[in-house]
This record gives sequence, C-alpha cells and structure tokens, in this order.
Amino acid sequence: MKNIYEAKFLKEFCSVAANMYRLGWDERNGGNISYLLEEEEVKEYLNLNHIFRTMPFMGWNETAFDASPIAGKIFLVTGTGKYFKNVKDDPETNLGIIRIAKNGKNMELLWGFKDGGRPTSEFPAHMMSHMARLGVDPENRVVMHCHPTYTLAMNYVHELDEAKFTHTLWQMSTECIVVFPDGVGVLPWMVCGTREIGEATAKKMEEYRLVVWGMHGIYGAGKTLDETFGLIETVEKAAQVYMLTAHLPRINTITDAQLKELATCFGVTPRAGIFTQEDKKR
Ligand code: 2HA
Ligand code: ZN
Repeated sequence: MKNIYEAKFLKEFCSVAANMYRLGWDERNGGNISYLLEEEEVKEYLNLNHIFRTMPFMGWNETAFDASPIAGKIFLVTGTGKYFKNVKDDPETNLGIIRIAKNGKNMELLWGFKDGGRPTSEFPAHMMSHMARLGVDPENRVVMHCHPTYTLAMNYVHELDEAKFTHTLWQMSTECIVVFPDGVGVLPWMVCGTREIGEATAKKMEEYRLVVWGMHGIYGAGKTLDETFGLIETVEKAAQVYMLTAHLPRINTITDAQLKELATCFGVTPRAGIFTQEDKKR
C-alpha cells in the first residue's frame, strides 16, 4: 500500500482548504468540502475491505434520505465541527474518507476522523448536490461550501434575486460571464444543516454550479477542486469590487452589449433571462 499522505487527492484537498482559510472564507468550523474519489485511485492507498466504523446520516431519517443512487461511491470530506485552519496539519483528524453503504442509508469510514469524528453536518446536502450535479454532468466530483466575506456582505445590500444578482456580478469583472455563464442560483435565508436547505440546494444544483445561501455563504460544484475553488473565487472577487464601489457614483459599467460580445468571443451561452435586467447606472 502506498502512503496516503503522498496521494494527490489528499495533498490537493489540504492545500485548497488552507487557501480557503487563508482567504477568510472559513472561520472557525465554517464551510465544508466533499470530493468524489475514484475507487481505482483510493485502493492504491487503502484496503477498501477495512471499514473502521459504519455511521448513519446524522439527523436524517431513513425515509427522508436515500443515497442509493451513489451507493459504493467514495468521498473525501471535511468533519463536522472541524476547523479548516487545522486541516493541513492534521488531515487524519479533520478529514475522513467514507463510502456510501450498499443500502444508501449508511456511511462506511475507510480512513480519518481518528478522534471519533464524522462528516460535516451538511453531508446530506452535499450528497444530494452530488447526485443532482452527476445527473447533469457525469464528471462532477466536488461540492464546496464556504462563507466568503464580500459575497456575504453583498447579500445584505443587494436584492437576493438570481437574475439581478448574476447580472451585477457579471458587470463587476470582465471574466465573470466567461467563468460562470450559467449564473448564480440564490436561496433565501434558511436554517442550515436541515433537510429543507439540502433539498433546495440540490434542486438549484440541477441548473447551477453556484448557489448562494442568502446571508450565509455559497455552494460551488465542479469537476476538480481547482475548478470549484476558481468559481467561488471569481464570484468573491466580483462581490468585492461591488462592495468597494456600491456606495460610490458609478460612472462606467460593462454594458449588456459588451457582455454579449464577450460571450460570443469566448463561445459561452449566457443564461437566458439575465439581460432583461435594466443596465443599472447609478
Ligand atoms: O459546517 O458552514 O453551514 C459549518 C457550516 C454550516
Ligand atoms: Zn456554512
């Protein structure tokens, strides 16, 4: 067996968590990541027949949550109550590798959570989001949640309307429409960790790779850790520009005609319905 600390998936995961912490997106135990691994790559490092513990999905009763469509799939995931700050120095305590049990009701621990920990309280929301994303993109691997400062700040001063929010972000930085032409889904404020927010997030994930949780944070999904991080990073940069300028008279803007020109030039299709927003000049 190879040393798991040499595994690319673990090294990359630790480094992305460290970056998210460094950027202030994951204070205390804020945020969570789940990363779908290939069985082939995991079995170089772990004996897949050795299950340390079997755990039910916390807080979700059997009828409420059925993960059988992804039974047998293996995820590297952050732990509940664990701090992103500590992931890099002690991955085996702060992270775990779990497999969805055959019945779709339990998780089998294959590595990590060595202090008795368990996956993030948002794990069912993550799994439902994985199922939704895999339905539209079979290559999706990552679901990432965090609390980026400017995105959160923007939630308090900008309407929480998907089309308006997306349109404003697209205007705040030229690359936005190229990076997320599909826009940003927005959920109203909801209690986190619940079945309701999990289901609502997964529903949005059928259409969006980015979902803002009103006055809480953001969810991103993608094929790789880099791609998912990059999506959130691009939203956060645009939100930062918005927050640095929202209180000032705006004398220039990227027009809808220019946004459309960008889309044509980069070969992306902007989500329908965004350009019906008035081109706000304040
Ligand atoms: O895990 O961010 O939304 C901590 C959170 C919950
Ligand atoms: Zn959160």
